[in-house]
Amino acid sequence: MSTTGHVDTFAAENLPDRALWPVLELAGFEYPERLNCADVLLTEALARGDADRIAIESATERWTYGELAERVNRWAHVLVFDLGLVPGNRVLLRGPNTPMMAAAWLAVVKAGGIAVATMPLLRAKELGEIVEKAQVSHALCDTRLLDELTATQAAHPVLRVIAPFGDPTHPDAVERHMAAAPTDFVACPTAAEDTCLIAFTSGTTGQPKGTMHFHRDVLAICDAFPVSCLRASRDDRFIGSPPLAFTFGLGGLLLFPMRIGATAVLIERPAPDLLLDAIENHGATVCVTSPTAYRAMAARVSGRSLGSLRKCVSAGEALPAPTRDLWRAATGLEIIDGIGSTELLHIFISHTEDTVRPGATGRPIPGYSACILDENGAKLPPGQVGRLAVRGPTGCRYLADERQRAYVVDGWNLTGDAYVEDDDGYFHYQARTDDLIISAGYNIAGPEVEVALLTHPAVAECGVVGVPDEERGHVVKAFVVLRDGHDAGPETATALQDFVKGVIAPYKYPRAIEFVSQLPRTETGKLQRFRLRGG
Ligand code: 3UK
Repeated sequence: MSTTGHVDTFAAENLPDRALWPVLELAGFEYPERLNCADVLLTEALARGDADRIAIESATERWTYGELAERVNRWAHVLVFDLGLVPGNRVLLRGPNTPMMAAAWLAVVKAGGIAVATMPLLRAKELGEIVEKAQVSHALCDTRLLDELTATQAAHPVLRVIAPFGDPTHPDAVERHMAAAPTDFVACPTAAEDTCLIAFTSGTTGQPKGTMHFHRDVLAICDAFPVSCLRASRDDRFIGSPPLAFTFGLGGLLLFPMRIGATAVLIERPAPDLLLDAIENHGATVCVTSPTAYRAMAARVSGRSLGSLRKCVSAGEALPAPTRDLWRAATGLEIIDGIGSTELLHIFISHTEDTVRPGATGRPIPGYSACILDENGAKLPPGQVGRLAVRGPTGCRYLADERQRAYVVDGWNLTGDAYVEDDDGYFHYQARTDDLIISAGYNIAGPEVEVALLTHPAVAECGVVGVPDEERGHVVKAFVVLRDGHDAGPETATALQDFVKGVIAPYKYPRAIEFVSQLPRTETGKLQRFRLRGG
């Protein structure tokens, strides 16, 4: 292993034991031993002659690659010389998706810091858990979100420095220091295997888990899914909803466009109507969002001109085939579905528009392998439901966490998903392994019942879980959001139940139906099933 560029060795000391790492398949993903991924992304853009091309734009900003590089350098300078950042320090980032937030991420990494980006909705208590776990010394925070972070600092003095950005009129704004800083900055000579980011999982229960990723991992995800499945070009304009703190958003909305000299369009509030407005206003060509957002947007496209759009990526949750159909009917576009995870950093099973198989997530993307394991870790043949196991150029390394032993078994990453492989090597999502419903001895996957319900014209959204039942152990219960104009009464419930019995095996039909006005979701767009179960 090459010598580290870190002075603060916290990350190296808190990596899991090498024996507990997943097997890494690095063929085709070889990088120099000394590597600073932020520097590579910026320097290569300038070397390609992209200095005058637009790197990032928002409702109010428009930065070329040349301007972005300058701002990152100024910011890195402030971090090191004004704020005392030492290579290897953990730096918390907090803010909505803005050009300054993106520049902050790049500056931290270029200066050899470790970026710990956090979801904008987190409160002081949750931020405190992250600050303690990652021993965060510095935070860069959008001025609009300062309050919760200041409260965190009061309880966690390990967080020494909070630097506000976004509003240059704020007396302590980073922008004021940046104005006086030089426009060049020599990147910290980090090693390919130095940690450059710690991403906390969007897990809904239990202590948050920090996943550690190296400089090389960042380039590996840029050279995997975008090359084999997305196949975007330098003239593309990427837009979407996931926060940059969610690695789905970090890759899809910042790293992937930068790797090819394309444009990242960042929007702060990603509600479906606003995302549609922004696609029109910015002439976006690549959209990155969740299945629910595609479903909500499909109902609102009429009268709009979305002609610029040419590629659509969905991840975070399974894409129900009826949602794929609605979006195709509304826009003519075939969604590219992909499963990724915070542990593996980005997407590892997916497909192109030409190799789509509705109902399947796709096949392992080049560089990754996947298989289905039974309870004892033995490989299952096609057609049998089991636990998804994956390996490739990236993989799970939890920060000081015993749960490493549960996610990585025999070198495979176990994502916690139940999948089945078909005879052509396509992987079909069933459910999260702990979400499979066992009712009167039958194994029922909630998402399959959801797909059936979603084909009914009255259903806008739905979530299906098992609820305890004396007689059957559990029964299937559906929470349904109706489309406007449908009556939330017993007649509609019976109609939906009969409908499901006609679409899938009758024993899977929801014995209970509850109409709700919205479903509980995480900031990453995932349905919170534990809340539907009453947890
Ligand atoms: C589920 C999917 C079916 C699945 C993520 C793309 O979602 C991401 O990371 P998380 O750590 O969650 C991982 C879990 O989410 N999932 C994600 N995508 C799909 N299930 N089909 C899909 N297409 O349970 C997985 O184990 O929040 C997604 C890129 C980066 C990411 N971090």
